[in-house]
Amino acid sequence: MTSSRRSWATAGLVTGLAGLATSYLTASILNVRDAPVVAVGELVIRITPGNLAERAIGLVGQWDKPLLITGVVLGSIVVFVAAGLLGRRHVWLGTLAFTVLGAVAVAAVLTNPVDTQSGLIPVVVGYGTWLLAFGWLSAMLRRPAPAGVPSELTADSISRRGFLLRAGVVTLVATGAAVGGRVWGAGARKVEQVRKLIRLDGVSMPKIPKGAKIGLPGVTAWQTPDEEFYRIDTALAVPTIDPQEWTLRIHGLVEREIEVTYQDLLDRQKTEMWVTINCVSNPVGGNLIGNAWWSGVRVADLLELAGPIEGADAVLQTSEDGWTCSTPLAALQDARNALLAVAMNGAPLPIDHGFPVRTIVPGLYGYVSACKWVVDMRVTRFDKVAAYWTERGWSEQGPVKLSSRIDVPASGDTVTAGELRVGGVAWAQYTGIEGVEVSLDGGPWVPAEIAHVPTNDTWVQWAATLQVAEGDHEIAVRATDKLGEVQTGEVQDVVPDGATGWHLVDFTAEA
Ligand SMILES: Nc1nc2c(c(=O)[nH]1)N[C@H]1C(S)=C(S)[C@@H](COP(=O)(O)O)O[C@H]1N2
Ligand SMILES: [Mo]
Repeated sequence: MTSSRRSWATAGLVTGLAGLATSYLTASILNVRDAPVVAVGELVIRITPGNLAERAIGLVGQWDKPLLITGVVLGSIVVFVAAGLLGRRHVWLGTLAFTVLGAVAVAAVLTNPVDTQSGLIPVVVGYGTWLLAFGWLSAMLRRPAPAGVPSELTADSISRRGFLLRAGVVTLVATGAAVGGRVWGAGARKVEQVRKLIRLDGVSMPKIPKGAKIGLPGVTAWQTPDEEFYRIDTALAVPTIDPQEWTLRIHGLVEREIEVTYQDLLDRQKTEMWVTINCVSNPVGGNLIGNAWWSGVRVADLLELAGPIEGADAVLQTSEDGWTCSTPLAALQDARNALLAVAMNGAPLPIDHGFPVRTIVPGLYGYVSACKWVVDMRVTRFDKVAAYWTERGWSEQGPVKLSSRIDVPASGDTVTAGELRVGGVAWAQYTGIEGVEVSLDGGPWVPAEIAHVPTNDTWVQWAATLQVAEGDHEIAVRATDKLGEVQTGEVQDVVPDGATGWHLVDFTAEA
């Protein structure tokens, strides 16, 4: 026997909403930037032709996002009902519909330039919920008529009662999950509210320095917008810290232990600068690198208050969530102006990037220096401590390596034969980039033009013009720093202290 269309539609709908609810709860707990629904909405934006999207946004103004989310939810509801009705034909058809929807969500998360992979966890939880709930509900709808009950009507009413009971249970669990998600997210929302209201004196947002842009389309933006800034941390649930409650303790091998409050930092003179930071696990050609305008208080000034004593050579930094890194004391005291940053790109640090306070040290990889949500600095000696990544086989010292990347063309591109503009970025923070060279098909190195940057602490955009004949080609790039070192072509993996080798890009030139 088969139950009514309405029951199957209900099964699909209840199942679908339950999965949305549990994925939302998971996203709240993990503080994933956005629940899967938002990721799918952003996928819709990405695959909508640019001018169409712009016109649509122009039409609805600031309501674009809420409307989009509503649209995705309504669209999903249609699919949920359809999945239920398909399930009436064959249960596997309904399951397939949920699987397709799950695959869309996975694609949305994976193709989102700013989502990290932890964004997949809510999708998996939601999909698991769909399978469980749909299996459980459909089992009741497909029950054969109980033996000895002659009338089909009676059989139907018995299974309908069981079905309604199960549908009620699933609805209840889903409601609980949705409410739980709201409650769990409240803490983060509160800190986000506080963050938005903070006024930072002495924090500015200058224009991009004159000459820093090479002007070649396709080369990565010189200033990285917050939303596109790579994010690396071990925190599944990002610390949400009320700045009123934040303190930094500086202790260990010092003359006097000190404690600094957020207000202390706000009251102090700000130092502001462009700094490019990058991750030691950035492979050659990778994009775990970003450039921002950072504002904060010099770590050196605070260390001076505490007074490090003879023999100290390291500072063990600890974050609110217990992550640690050991930083050379000298790099926190010298002229590079290591910062306790309170602002990124002219606004209080985004929560994901360390709100309320993080460390920024020009010239060192993030894993040995850029402690987000920093709460403790212990002045110590390298031979006395180990930190999170150094315990796991990464090198104790982590100066950034001279490196360069090709942004245009991209690997696999097809270009027009003849004159070809190529370009990208190069970096050697705290040392500075002197020049960049490119080589076509293993030929001689030819100098590229480089843009002008105001300090040595940022990446530098470069571009060059090549003559390319029809056919397949490969280009390579290498940089030279201001100490005269030429970027090595020797290939080394990211472990233990950063990748080396030249970035190579293959492309095809057509008439
Ligand atoms: N608290 C904390 N700070 C951290 C990390 C971390 O896991 N936890 N990762 C570090 C690493 S490896 C890098 S590369 C940078 C990345 O900073 P971002 O996420 O703001 O780009 O943060 C550093 N600071
Ligand atoms: Mo990193």
